[in-house]
Amino acid sequence: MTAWQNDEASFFVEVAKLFIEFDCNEDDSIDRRELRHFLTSLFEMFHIKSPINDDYVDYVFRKIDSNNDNSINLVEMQQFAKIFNNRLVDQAQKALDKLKSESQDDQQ
Ligand SMILES: [Ca+2]
Ligand SMILES: [Ca+2]
Repeated sequence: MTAWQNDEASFFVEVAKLFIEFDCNEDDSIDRRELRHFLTSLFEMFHIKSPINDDYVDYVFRKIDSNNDNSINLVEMQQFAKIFNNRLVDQAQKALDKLKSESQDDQQ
């Protein structure tokens, strides 16, 4: 269990800090260039070794930009980060469950 799971408010605060950090031109929105930096850091944080190319950045950008105004605001980023975080937690939990059931099989 991470602190993020226990406290949604502090998770959103962390995302807001990242948002401010990566909003280099301080226009309260994230453009594709800024998103690339954001994704690079996010992937490093979660030890994800996928390559980040222009197509991927564009794909993620359109996914996060839920109102299709061609910019990412803080709320959109927080919603995306929440889904992203939940999915990672699910995957980690499934992997743990798999390990547990395999070790139980060994004992039988
Ligand atoms: Ca910006
Ligand atoms: Ca938007």
